[in-house]
Amino acid sequence: MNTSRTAVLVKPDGLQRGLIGEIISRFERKGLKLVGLKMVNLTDEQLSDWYAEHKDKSFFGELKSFMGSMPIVCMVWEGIDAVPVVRKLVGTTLGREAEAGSIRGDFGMSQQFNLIHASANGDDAAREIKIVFSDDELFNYAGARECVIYADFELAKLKE
Ligand code: 3AN
Repeated sequence: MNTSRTAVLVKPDGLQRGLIGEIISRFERKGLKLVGLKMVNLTDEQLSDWYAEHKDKSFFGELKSFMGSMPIVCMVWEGIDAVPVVRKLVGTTLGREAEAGSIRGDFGMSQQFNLIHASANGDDAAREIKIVFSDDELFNYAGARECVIYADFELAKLKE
């Protein structure tokens, strides 16, 4: 399972709170590479696909209507083990309990208004990226900082 690319959504509350720059900056400073970025209104169909695992939950309708109420900022970040690395930077679901230092831990108090979504595993990442991005909206480019972020043996792993 390839976990080198992961999908991130900044939710309506993150947009309204003015946290787009802060969130992008945290991922950049960590050493992750931005390979896709767009602002969209997600359709009901896209949200049903995105949250398919929650379709039987009581909050499914409310979650979709919240996520569809405003534009969402969608990103794809790349790096070794990007999926678990980004999950750790995002923090656990409930903002009140999320670890200090994580995005939700530093900025959130809520379960639903938890600012950001990050793919849970490699399969979800592949599925979620496809819901929002076409192949020509994702970029392969040499990162100028990679030689100081990774050792040579790690760079080889990234290119596998
Ligand atoms: P995470 O985003 O941390 O992977 P999930 O997959 O358990 O969390 O939940 C997906 C989204 O559903 C959450 N980000 C949150 O916005 C919403 N959610 C989860 N649990 C609840 C709940 N009990 N009530 C309302 N919304 C919820």
